[in-house]
Amino acid sequence: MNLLLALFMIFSNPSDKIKIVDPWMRVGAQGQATGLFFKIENNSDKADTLYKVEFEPAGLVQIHETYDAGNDMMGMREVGNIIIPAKSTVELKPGSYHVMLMKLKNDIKKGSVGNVTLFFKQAGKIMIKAEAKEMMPNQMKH
Ligand SMILES: [Cu+2]
Repeated sequence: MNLLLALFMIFSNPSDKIKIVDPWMRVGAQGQATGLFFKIENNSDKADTLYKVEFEPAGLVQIHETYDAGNDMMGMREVGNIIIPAKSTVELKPGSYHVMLMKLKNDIKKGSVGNVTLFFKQAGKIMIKAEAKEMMPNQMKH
């Protein structure tokens, strides 16, 4: 094992308690809002809480959930945070929990990569890169 790899393993270990899997965001237009999605794997034996998200090109970022508003309508509302129980995974996806990137300062174009910072109570700051994609065709029917 070379030294760089060894150093990488030392520095990457603490954040392995929280692992962010498959981050992506939906394409969006300037002035509009779009969604950011990923899975959060909590490998530690303590619950953790996602309480803040930063994304520079968005004037406002909120953590949302989608709920059944009755009469076949779906609504969205802000939740202060998302709790990830110990040894479990929470998935942010269309129609469920998601991060809402609002008041976009510029277009989010397909294939572009955004730098996002996630803040957890236990794991601290985690930086991720999320690629912009079109919505999956099979999710558009819902
Ligand atoms: Cu939303």
